[in-house]
Formats: sequence, C-alpha cells, structure tokens
Amino acid sequence: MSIGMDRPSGRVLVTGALGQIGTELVEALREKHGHKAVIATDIRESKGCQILDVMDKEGIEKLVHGENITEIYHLAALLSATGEKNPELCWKINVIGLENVISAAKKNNARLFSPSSIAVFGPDCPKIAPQITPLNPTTVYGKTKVVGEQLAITSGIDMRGIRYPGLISYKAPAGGGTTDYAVEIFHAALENGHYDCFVREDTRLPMMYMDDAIRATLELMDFPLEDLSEARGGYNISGCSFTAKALVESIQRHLPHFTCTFNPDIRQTYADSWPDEIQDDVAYNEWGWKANFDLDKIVDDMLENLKISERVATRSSGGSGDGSF
Ligand code: NAD
Ligand code: AKB
Repeated sequence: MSIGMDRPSGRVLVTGALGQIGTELVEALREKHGHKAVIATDIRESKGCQILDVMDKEGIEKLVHGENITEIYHLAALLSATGEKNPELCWKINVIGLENVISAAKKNNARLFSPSSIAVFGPDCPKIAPQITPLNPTTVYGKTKVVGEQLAITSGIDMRGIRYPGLISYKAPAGGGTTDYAVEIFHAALENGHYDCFVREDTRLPMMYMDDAIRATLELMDFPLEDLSEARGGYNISGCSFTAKALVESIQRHLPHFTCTFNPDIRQTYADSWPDEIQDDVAYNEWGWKANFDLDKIVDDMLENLKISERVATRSSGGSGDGSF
C-alpha cells in the first residue's frame, strides 16, 4: 500500500503520553475514538499508560504490529532547556527515537503525527517567522526538530507535524522548555502571589493555549493528505504573542497584588534566538487553521481552572478554600 492510500483503521498509539501535551491529547483522542482504541505509553509509569521507551525499536515494532496500530502521535522528546543540558541524550531521544517510530509506522502502514516547534527558527529568521525561511536553530533541540520535519517528507509515510508555539495549560506541568515560565507563572501567582521569571520582561514569544493546540492537531490529522503541501512536516500555526510583562499585567487584572521579578538565566539566550511572532497563512489556506484564544482569554481560563483544581484538592483534603476568583 502506498502513502496516502485508504487503509482499514486500527488503534491509536501515543508516545510520551504523560507529558504536557499527551495528558490532554490522550483525553481528546479517547473522546473521539473510544477509550480502548487509544494506547497511551510513556517511559514513566502511571495508571492507564503502558511503559514504552522510544529507544526500544523492537518494543515499538512489536506493540505497533501486535495492537494493529494505524495512527501514531509521537510526543516523547526532550524539550529545549533539558535538551541543552544534555545534548547527546536530546539527539538520541528526539532523532533516533523518531526514526524508531517511523520504522514501526512504515512496517504497519500507520500514519504519524510528530510535533515540530518554533525552535526550528534561528536568529537569522525574521521576527515574524514565515512558513518558508532558512532554518538555522542554535539549540540542539531546534536542530532535532529540523531533522524531524525533513524526515516527514523523506520517510515515505503519511507523516505530519506542527511547529507548536510555547503551550500554556493547567492539566499537566510544562516539561522542561524555555517557554515554561508562561505556565509556572500561574501556579506561582495563585500559590505565592509572586513569581521570579527566568526571562526578561520584554521577552516576546509566540504562545498558544492547549485547547487550540489539541484542536489544531486533530484538524490537521483529519485533513486529506493529498491536499497538504510539503509544509506538512511542520506547519507554522499562530496563537498569540506577548511579552512576559504583558502576561504579568493580564494576570494582575484578576490578582492585583501579584508581583513578578525578572532574573534571566541561560534560557533567555534560547528565547532570544526564536521569533516574536508566527505567520500562519499556509496552515490557514491549506487546512483552515485559526486560533480561538488571545492572551486575556488564556489567562481567564487558566486562573479559573487552576482555582477549581485548588478547590477540589482542598475539599478532598478536608480544608476550606476561599472560593473566590
Ligand atoms: P513533555 O516533556 O511534557 O512530555 C514528554 C514526555 O515524553 C514525558 O512524559 C516523558 O516522560 C516522555 N519521555 C521522555 N523520554 C522518553 C522515552 N525515551 N520514551 C518514551 N517516553 C519518553 O513534552 P510535551 O510538552 O508534551 O511535548 C511533546 C512534543 O511536543 C515534543 O516533541 C515537544 O518537542 C513538542 N512541543 C512542545 C511544546 C510545548 O510548549 N509543550 C512546544 C513545541 C513543541
Ligand atoms: C520549549 O520551550 O522548549 C518548547 C518549545 C517551544 O518547543 N515549549
């Protein structure tokens, strides 16, 4: 069977399922396909998730064949900050791990979603990044994502990706990236009323709410392959762009006493090498991508949901929350 031909649908595999994206993507996929049709895996152990190390090529092939997997969402990776601390391991997990998954997908004629990132861009990219531009990332993480996009086109399988911006969500912690400050800040604001931010206040990066990212992923995977161009290795998609200072000010609309200090560390250099904004006209024209969440809407939803989780946690531990939002 060749690339893009109709195939009988089997089960869905998610690698790296316990991470920031996997936690919500598995929920969405189970809602769409039914609980049993979706096999969640990770190198870590948790209820409802099988152990699968993406470095275990045979193990992946056995699972993909044995469970009749016809769609894979490959989320296992090291992110930018963790990756720069251990570049060899980052290369191994992000590139060799991906090659292992591609090999298994190929043998079972499975479709593959493998995320890319705004980290594919380097300092020579225009501050508003177009879809097509030279990709010269300075981080190892970014380089692994460029390889991933190239493999999407050369692998000979139906493989697609999105250059996710920094993702903001409340259901799972951020996993060791440069954009983690935009998630940590909400927890710190509610728990301590203060956050010590590791990038400068004028740092402006492309960001996106997880609801938009999950919807983009499902929409892209639902689209007929023949209608997608070679941008399918990693589509630019835009959510909203804002500075760290603007994020603080938006949080202060709800928590006027919240304070934030700015003490840049090494992650500032990764942030400075990435664009401020993303041009997503290609994704819009090819498969109709459009984001729903702007900064204030993200902040409203994050604080409301974190407050709810806090209240539930307080109730189940027998305490009394203040109940206000
Ligand atoms: P995450 O760090 O939160 O989750 C990654 C998961 O992979 C973790 O649960 C980890 O235990 C697992 N893992 C690590 N090594 C593994 C191995 N050898 N075998 C199996 N599992 C392993 O990451 P995430 O934020 O969910 O990101 C998922 C994907 O999306 C990655 O490819 C990442 O580069 C990409 N991405 C994420 C963001 C973001 O802001 N979250 C932005 C751009 C791109
Ligand atoms: C990171 O900061 O490493 C990720 C990403 C933008 O790829 N959030």
